[in-house]
Amino acid sequence: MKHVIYVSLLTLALAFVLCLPHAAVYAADGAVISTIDSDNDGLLDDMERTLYHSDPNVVDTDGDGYPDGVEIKSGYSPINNKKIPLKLLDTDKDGLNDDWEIKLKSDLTNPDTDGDGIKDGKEVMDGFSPTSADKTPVEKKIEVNVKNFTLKYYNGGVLLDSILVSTGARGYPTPRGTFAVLKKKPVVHYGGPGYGYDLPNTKWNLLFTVQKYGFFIHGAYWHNLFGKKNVSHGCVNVAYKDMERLYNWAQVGTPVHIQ
Ligand SMILES: [Ca+2]
Ligand SMILES: [Ca+2]
Ligand SMILES: [Ca+2]
Ligand SMILES: [Ca+2]
Repeated sequence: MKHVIYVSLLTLALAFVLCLPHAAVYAADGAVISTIDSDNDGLLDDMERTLYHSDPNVVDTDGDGYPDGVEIKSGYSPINNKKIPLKLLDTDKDGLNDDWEIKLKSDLTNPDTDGDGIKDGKEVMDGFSPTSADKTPVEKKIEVNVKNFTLKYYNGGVLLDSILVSTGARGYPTPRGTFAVLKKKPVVHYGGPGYGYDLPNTKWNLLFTVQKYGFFIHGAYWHNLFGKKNVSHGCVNVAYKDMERLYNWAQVGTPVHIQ
């Protein structure tokens, strides 16, 4: 009997704890951060409502068999049941893909988050904030690490992407230091007669310094050694799949740090 009462009391206490309203948590600026994940899918209710636009009470909002939290973690949309990565999806067709909308905390269902009449995509490409009508330019920067074969780029301190590259081969060092994008060229013909290499119609070229000749960060379609081997004549080679969005985002004047 004693044992039954003990168990009942324990159950009651547990039920009480589970039903307790979750205590509010405050951010540094005093804003309330909810810690509730009602459907237990790994995404907080507030984030589901405001950032991901998934249903905070449904584990698998788009009904494709994958829980919302799993989709976000693996780079897929919890509100679109087609198997398209967030980086290729532009739900509100404003020129800013869903992965960047989430990173920059703009509204991926509203083409003009801050209501200033300019679409989110255009604001980010032009160097302004999509979430504030404030016209202070947002700082952009590109960082290349030759040894690690990586290129990272940041928008207002937010890491937009980290991609694998291939830089200068032995005897053709990529210049180190701090530069800036000097010119954007959609198509460049590298080499040609007398160069020993001929690479026409190369897309998405960012000129960052002119020494003996110009050095670019550019797309490369003739090899797949990104992240594996440095094979260029000094330029920073990027896979086409990664280069287009970097090119569109970069602006003349965007700092380029190479180490
Ligand atoms: Ca949730
Ligand atoms: Ca799903
Ligand atoms: Ca968008
Ligand atoms: Ca806007």
